[in-house]
Amino acid sequence: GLGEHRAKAERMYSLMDGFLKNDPISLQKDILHHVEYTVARSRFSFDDFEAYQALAHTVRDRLIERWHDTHIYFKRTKPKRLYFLSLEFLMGRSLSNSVINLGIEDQCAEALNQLGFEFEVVAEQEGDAALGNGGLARLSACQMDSLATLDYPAWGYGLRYEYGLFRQIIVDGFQHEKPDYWLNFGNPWEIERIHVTYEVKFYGTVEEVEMNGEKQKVWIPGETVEAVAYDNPIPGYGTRNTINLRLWAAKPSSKFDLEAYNTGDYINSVVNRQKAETISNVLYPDDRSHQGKELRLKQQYFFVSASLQDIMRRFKEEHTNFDELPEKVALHLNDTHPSLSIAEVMRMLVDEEHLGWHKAWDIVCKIFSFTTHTMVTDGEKIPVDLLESLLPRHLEILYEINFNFLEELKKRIGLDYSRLALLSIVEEGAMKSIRMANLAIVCSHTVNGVSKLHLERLKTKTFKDFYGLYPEKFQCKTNGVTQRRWIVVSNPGLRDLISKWLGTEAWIRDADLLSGLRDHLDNADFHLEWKMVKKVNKMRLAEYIEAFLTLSLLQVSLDAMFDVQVKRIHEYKRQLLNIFGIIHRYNCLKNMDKDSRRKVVPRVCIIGGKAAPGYEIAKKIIKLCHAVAEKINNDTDIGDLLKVVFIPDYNVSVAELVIPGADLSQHLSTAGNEASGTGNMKFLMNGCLLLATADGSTVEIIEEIGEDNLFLFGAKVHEVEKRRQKRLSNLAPLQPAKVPLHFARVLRMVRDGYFGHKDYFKSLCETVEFGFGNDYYLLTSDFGSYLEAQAAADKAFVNQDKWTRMSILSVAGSGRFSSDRTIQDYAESTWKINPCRCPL
Ligand code: NBY
Repeated sequence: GLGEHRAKAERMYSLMDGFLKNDPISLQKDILHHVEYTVARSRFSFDDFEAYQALAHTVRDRLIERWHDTHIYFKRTKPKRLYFLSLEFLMGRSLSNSVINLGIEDQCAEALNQLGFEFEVVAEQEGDAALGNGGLARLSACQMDSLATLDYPAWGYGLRYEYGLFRQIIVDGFQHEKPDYWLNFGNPWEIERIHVTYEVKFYGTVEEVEMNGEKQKVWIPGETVEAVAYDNPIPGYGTRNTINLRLWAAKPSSKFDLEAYNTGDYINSVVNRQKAETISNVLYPDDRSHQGKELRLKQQYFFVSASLQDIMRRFKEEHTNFDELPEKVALHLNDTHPSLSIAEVMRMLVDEEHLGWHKAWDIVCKIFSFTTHTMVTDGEKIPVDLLESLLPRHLEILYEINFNFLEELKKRIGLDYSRLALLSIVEEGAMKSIRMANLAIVCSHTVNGVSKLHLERLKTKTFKDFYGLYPEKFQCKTNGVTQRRWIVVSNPGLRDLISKWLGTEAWIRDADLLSGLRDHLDNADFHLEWKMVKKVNKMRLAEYIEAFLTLSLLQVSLDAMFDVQVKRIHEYKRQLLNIFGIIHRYNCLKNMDKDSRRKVVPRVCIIGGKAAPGYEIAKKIIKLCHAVAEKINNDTDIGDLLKVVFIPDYNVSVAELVIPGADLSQHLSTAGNEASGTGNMKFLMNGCLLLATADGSTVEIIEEIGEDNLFLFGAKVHEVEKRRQKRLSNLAPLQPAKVPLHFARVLRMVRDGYFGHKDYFKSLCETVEFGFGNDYYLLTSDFGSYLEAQAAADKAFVNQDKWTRMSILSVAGSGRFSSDRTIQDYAESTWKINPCRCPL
């Protein structure tokens, strides 16, 4: 009975001496325990890395306690749960984030200190978990942090890639890719669940059978792979709640492949079994070359099938009737990548649970929501012939979904075949395929854009016809980032300063409180401390640049403006505009007399980011950056006035170092191309001024801080459209005379080999040279305005009082860009879930 259960629990509790304790002495004991028994090093001699491992396990133990309590509490209260389905999560490091969210940072630092170690040094030992590409994947990570902090009963689901995003190394200025075998040194943050496994099936045939007098389709699969769960606890800040990110790894099915063994080909059958593991082996870099690849499709279905079996099992443990599914389960599609889920839920409900099609469909339409992260129209497509062989039953289901959808549609819009063809989930033509975005829109109750501008674009262009059909589905959920990682973890100096002047740490859970900094806008002491924090962060960054980056002993001046552009390399993000601007600045410096030079604001231009391995133009941009750096940095005539630095292997932990140390950051996408952008928000929170186009979420940043507090430039969205149209309707190439002189000169220098590698840069130059159809991203026409914005930034930097005010106002206006705000909005208006706070 209950009494017996309680007595047992109490005995256990006293045996274990209660919960783990967080005072420095207890922490030291636990660290030494893990040094000796987990890491298996002598407690009398261990190094920084071993100290990291032992501390990580010490923290992990505490996470597990909270994780258990949270899940027991969820099980007991049976709230509606959110399942966040994403093929990518960029978690970065976990140690600092965990100790901060657990509220044991000081105790851990002291414990380490008394053992003769330094927390910062130990934390640096950790490698990044880089299971994603860029903004989309980091957004998922920020949102998990907010879900935990706001006590939402949520689970994240993803894949445990053995190779994360490739490492970028630079050889002679060229990008090379190295595999990121991040599990090599062990991963203390995950818990392997050897008993949480599911079979995932592929291939085979569909047959029709009689069951209880009714015809039923059954899928007879041809291959089985096993999915094993790895759980990653995600602690909330200021709460006991610790939620789960469950990542799946593939392993060979434990079912014996009898036939293969019996035919006597033992070795080959083992080798074949082993192939199963390749499914979750490697993250695909975002370069579109994977579209239509079988392994990618296998990955997606592997993920979808394992996650949904897990979700359905949990639902069935707590509920008996599938009518309750929409009240108890919200499934969120992070972009189209997991949208096979829709067909899978239909298959489970119809084929396995024997619900009628229409009933199942009714349920499915109430549980899915969808967020898209792109501006471009030509989304993800899966070739029908691939599906036919890999997932034959799913293809049938997709056809049936589409048939019903088109029938409905005909009733609404008539036999307008061109419109029907546009809206159809199935694309006919040379390569018949499934349009994943159309599928996701039709089946989801909400379709979310990631900024106001993005949503507007979805409504009027990308999904115009769908918007006409379902206007109520389309919603804006402007992205946000977590201030826990992007201020508290990465900028401790600023954290202390903010807390001191606000008189509270409450802003760590409520970023709107940051607006209170405006009260001290003109306080001289505040200014002084503010500038000091930035200076210390610049020193950290300068040390990093000097220590790791250049063989040529590059020294950067702390008085210089640190000007940063870090993000994935893409033509639309226009790193090329930045480099052209740098070349122009160099030209100006060269032409200046001594007197004018004395008035120049020195600059350190920092660029970082990875190019997808198959993206040639992006790779050339990286090389150009290095070629320009080499020329300028070695020009003794220029000295400290201009330095160019490329930071290799940009990732989450590098971002944590770079962003706090930046004075100015650049966000240069041609208006209408960046769905949101989240880097801008991270810089904003760190008091770095933005130099940006009116694109994505920057438009909303302007609403918060005003146009005066950043450096805005370039064509607005409507102007971009006009210019592009003009460019395309103009049969003759743009008149050379119309190309701004400065732009033409810079381009000519690159084209004529001023930075070497003339042939190599030819095709890069051609992307922006005057000529029919070229310069799609309008570098030519934005260049003048870009230089003006740069000049304005220089001018503002000279007046440090003014600059500091702008910097303070940036942080004060960043509250709206906390992912807490985004998540609360999703929870209330899309997922309809309530906080479920685990008692202490
Ligand atoms: O998502 C980014 C957007 O470009 C950015 O504007 C936005 O702020 C951010 C968060 O909403 N998109 C993005 O990062 N996309 C990818 O990384 C990605 C990954 C995989 C694939 C496509 C895009 N894929 O096709 O597999």
